[in-house]
Amino acid sequence: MTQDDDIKTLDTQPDLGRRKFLGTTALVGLSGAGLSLGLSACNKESAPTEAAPGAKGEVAAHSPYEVAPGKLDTYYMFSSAGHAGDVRVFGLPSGREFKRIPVFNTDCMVGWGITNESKAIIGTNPDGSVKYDTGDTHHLHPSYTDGTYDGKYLFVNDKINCRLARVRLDTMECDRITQLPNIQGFHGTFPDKRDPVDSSINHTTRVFCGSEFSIPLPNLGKGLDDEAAYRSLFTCVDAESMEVRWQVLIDGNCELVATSYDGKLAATTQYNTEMATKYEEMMSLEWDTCLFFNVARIEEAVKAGKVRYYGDSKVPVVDGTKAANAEPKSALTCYVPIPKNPHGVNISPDGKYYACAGKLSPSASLIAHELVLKWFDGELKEPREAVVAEPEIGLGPLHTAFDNRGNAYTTLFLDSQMVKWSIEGAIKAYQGDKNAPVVLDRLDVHYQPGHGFTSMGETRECDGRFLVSDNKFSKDRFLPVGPLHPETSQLIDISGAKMTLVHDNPVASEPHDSIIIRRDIIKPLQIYNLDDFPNAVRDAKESGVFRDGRKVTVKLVSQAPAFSLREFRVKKGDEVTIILTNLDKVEDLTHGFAIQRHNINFIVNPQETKSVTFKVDRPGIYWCYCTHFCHALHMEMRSRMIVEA
Ligand code: CUK
Ligand code: CUA
Ligand code: CA
Repeated sequence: MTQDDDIKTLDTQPDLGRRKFLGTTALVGLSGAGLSLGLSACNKESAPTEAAPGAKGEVAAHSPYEVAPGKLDTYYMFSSAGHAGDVRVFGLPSGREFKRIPVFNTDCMVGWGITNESKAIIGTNPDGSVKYDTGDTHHLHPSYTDGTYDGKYLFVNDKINCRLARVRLDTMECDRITQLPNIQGFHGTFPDKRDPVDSSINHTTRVFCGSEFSIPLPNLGKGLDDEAAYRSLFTCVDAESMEVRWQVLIDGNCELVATSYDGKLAATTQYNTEMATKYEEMMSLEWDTCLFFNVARIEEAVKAGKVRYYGDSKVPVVDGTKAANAEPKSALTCYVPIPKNPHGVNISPDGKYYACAGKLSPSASLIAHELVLKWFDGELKEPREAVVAEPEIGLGPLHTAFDNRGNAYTTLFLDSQMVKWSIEGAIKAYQGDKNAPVVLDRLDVHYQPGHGFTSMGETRECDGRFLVSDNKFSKDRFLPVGPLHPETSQLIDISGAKMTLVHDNPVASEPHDSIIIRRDIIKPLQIYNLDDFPNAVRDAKESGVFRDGRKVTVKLVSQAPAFSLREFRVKKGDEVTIILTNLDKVEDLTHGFAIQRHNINFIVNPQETKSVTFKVDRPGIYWCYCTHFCHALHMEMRSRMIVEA
């Protein structure tokens, strides 16, 4: 039942014949002995049968959720990896991990942070050294068209160094990273779902970013002890250019961020309306807020020049503080009071309600989108009147997900539970109907869930099939692997009246948020276009060593199973740039390039070009070799760097 019939076309041919696919070019001129040496794992007949009691070496009974060997998953799941700094790609319902996309971390598997191209994206100091090589990714959301994912980009935050990264969904590689000025603790992030100013533009043009930690503005060493003056800014980044468009000065801080389906509002929960700098004081008030931004009005104010600047930042900042926005009809912001120290905010797929999870309060607050707009129109007395329900759901509510049948699923951190509740029931109960069904089901999860998220749940195409609970503690669920445990990602079937736990998957620490995307939306590239690389070495004949004073450029290509240069000569003291193009056009035929004792290690995918620059100051010979198993003659795929005295 989980093998979606309507997207069966993607269930590609397990029998396509990998022999054929590698055979076309990679095996030209290679003997049968080489084939068995390098490719035995691809030989279908050699599949292990030991653990298989069924006929023909297949397991007899199948779970309806099982993704059988050779079958493809129905969904992609993308996860932020927390302080590992990367983004992970999984398949659902299997839970199999496919890939890690390095973003803010250095990654020697692909050479992220090592190649010149990746260093240019990460950002380098004038001396060429990497400015930051660590990050903390908490929230990731794809770009939208018409209220659903368009498969173009994924945006992800770095809480440590306050950067927003963009990942291309066709290559599943990071292509831009932007530094946000004058903030600390960049946490919540969400792209808009359509342009709020130009209604003819029905896709993402902005990405909103919240700052959790307040600082003196500007943070240049003055006013360090004037804690009352510490401030947070809410930031808008252009989704295409990735330039920072504007910021909003606010009261309080920003936690999670959500956006409306009509593009009009962005929202952020605030747990520190106390504007405290010390732990205890952040919990001193009984009420905090969910803060709403009127995007069109903010952009008008920016246009009208009602802005200020902090430090040497060129980013215009508008005033979104409470005092400056008391008059609803001209207000840029609306502060809606909700119980103390809330955490997540998520909008329902019908676009009507924002669900704020209480965290310190055992409740969720449901805020109606229409009513917040009414407040901005001057038709509501108090912002609090936009709250239409506040059900008690359990202890430690953190994040809410939705199905397409009017139900919400909130993670309860302290109760270690997923709670399913009815939106309509909660609204009726709030209006005084004592018989209205609110909590419909509870499921124990293992243990202490952070984010919960449903299949397509952050889009208009929410399908109500699966819910994943990303749990912060795994304790006894898996074989122990030392003091650091993996987290548990639990797949839950929500298609029926009761939630059903399907399976546990260990996930390496420490994902926070994830999203589940139908696989037909993602259109991954298999082979790069050579023309996308201005420095491509287009032919083996272009290979060679090109000297310009002490700067030496070495151009070479890889074509299984050889590099075009068997050796290359440079001199002690040279600054060497190696440009490597992978001319192989075969899907999945990646080569690697590493140089002994020079800290160089990167890969080139089919038709891709990458470069590295480094100093050579030790005469000798240094073997370069292909690191990525590509061919039966992979071991022999080498070159020799000769450094002359
Ligand atoms: S936060 Cu981690 S569980 Cu950074 Cu999304 Cu709530
Ligand atoms: Cu080329 Cu391994
Ligand atoms: Ca508080």
